[in-house]
Amino acid sequence: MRYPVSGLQKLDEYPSVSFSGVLTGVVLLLLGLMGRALGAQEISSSAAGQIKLANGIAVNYLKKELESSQNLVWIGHKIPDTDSVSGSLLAAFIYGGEPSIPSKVNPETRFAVERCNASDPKIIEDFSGKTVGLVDFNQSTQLPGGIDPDSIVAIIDHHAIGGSPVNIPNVINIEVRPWGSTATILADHAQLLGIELPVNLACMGLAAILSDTVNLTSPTTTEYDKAYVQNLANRAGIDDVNKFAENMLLAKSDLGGFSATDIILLDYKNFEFGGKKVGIGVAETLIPQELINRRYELKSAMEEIKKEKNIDHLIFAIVDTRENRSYLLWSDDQDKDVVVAAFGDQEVDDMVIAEGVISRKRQIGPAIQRALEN
Ligand SMILES: [Mn+2]
Repeated sequence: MRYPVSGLQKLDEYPSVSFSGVLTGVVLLLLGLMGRALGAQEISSSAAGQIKLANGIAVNYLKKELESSQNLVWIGHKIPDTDSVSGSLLAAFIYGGEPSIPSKVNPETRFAVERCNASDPKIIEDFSGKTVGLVDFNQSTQLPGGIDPDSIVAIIDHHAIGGSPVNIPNVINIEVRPWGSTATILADHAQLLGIELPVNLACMGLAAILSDTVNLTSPTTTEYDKAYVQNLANRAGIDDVNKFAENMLLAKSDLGGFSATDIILLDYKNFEFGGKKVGIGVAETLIPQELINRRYELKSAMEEIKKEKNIDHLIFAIVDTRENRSYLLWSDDQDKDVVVAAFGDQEVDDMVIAEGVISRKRQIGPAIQRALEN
């Protein structure tokens, strides 16, 4: 078995670390020496132990590298969400440095922080004299203002390195895995390093996985996410994971007090597709009708935001997480063309309804990217 985490035992091993014959002996010997040099755990006799050690070495290496980083801060994308906030908290705990956020947390994260008895990372806007670790993004369009790419020393993320990745002159450590959340990757790092997460951070990690994977239903969900949900819930003492997830979704759905502009920008990301600047906002909600009723107000807010941000396209998705579909909004004909090219032309009441579409990362973003690049 690869990890001492229930649910992970049956996973396939990484093909790149399955060896055979004489080569195995040589590789294992090298791994053994490296493992000792880096303080990794003693080699076990099973092949699975070697795989764990191989991964452990990569993470041990990252830890060693970051120990020498001066004034390290961890930060997520421009507009924080639960995974980027938890990511900065977990990374700072595991690797040292200060957790930070570029601006205040959203209502879902507020709920999670309170429920978990955690605290918000500090808002940092001045990065002079700091070295920076990025969590939960790699796009230059999502880089918080004031960060000099020269000062970036690591990226821990689960997004595609497409569009316009941050242009970093130095060679740095990058840990990108195609898992459901950054928190899953960091929980795994902690596990590999033998670091036990405090109860409140285990709880924040759990909240992040549940948020990013929509309680393990999003197509981005992997077996690792499922296993670490169990593992972190145990550590955090949360028995009813579904209820926790439901309460987060309810907190996220409570948008009655927000202006249309705030709603568009609450979970918003900039991209560059086919040379075009594209903004995609999403609102995951259990009560889509509330936002559908406000769609004309939302559309005129989108018109303003588009002008203000000077972007080529702006798409907003009301994501119905209960019924597993999205209602896509646009503010002008050019954007409507993009939505129709990406999702088909089944227009109803000035929206396009996309059945089975709930993930910006896996579905909405790539569909728009394809529409604009073709
Ligand atoms: Mn994420």
